[in-house]
Amino acid sequence: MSGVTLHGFRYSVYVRAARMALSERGVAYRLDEVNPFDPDDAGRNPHPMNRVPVLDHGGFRVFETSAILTYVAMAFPGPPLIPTAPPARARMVQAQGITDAYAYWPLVRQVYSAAVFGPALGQPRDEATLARGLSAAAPALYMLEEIAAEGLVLNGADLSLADLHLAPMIAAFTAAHEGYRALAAQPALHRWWQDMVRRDSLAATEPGLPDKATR
Ligand SMILES: N[C@@H](CCC(=O)N[C@@H](CS)C(=O)NCC(=O)O)C(=O)O
Repeated sequence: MSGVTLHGFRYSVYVRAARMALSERGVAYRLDEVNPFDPDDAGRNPHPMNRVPVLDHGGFRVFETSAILTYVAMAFPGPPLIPTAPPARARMVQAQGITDAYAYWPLVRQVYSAAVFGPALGQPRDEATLARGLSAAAPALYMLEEIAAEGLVLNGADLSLADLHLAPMIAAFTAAHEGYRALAAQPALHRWWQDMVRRDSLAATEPGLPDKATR
């Protein structure tokens, strides 16, 4: 056993990114289920801002998904997940930044929540939030399309932290058919996604959907 614990909520896209990295590295870990949206869990979340994920390994604790992905890539052996050439490294970090700053909210918290996650919990589809999310998603998808088209990262061949950071958000977004249509309109990003869906680490971390009795 590797002595790795990941604290997190199974439906979190950020937790899934960390799980994908651990899966790509073949690292066994314990998932300590902490739901940041459940007030009953707040006292036991090690994250100072009550977010997830948090990773513990042999007495070292790290939070913020970019930092967790970097740590997993460097602490455990396997193919390089961090390019060394300056342009590719910069693009990887840029894509991760775009993913956090401009993609997460519209893709996940608006489109996925309004059209998929909320309805799975028995809530009506929230058409207004869905429309706002699709509109806000457009520039984020376009920025990522340019990076995928350039091909230094998000190229379907040289897996990097950018792929692991972004893939769970695209998985959530495309679970809504409106999201899938928006992705399909970006040819390079769509090609990248067709490669990503074949990865074992994506299948191994599929969280499914909650049922109405979960909450
Ligand atoms: N900057 C954080 C963001 C993590 C994050 O926002 N996680 C979401 C779950 S997907 C969360 O904990 N949300 C709780 C909340 O918004 O209160 C990271 O990179 O890990």
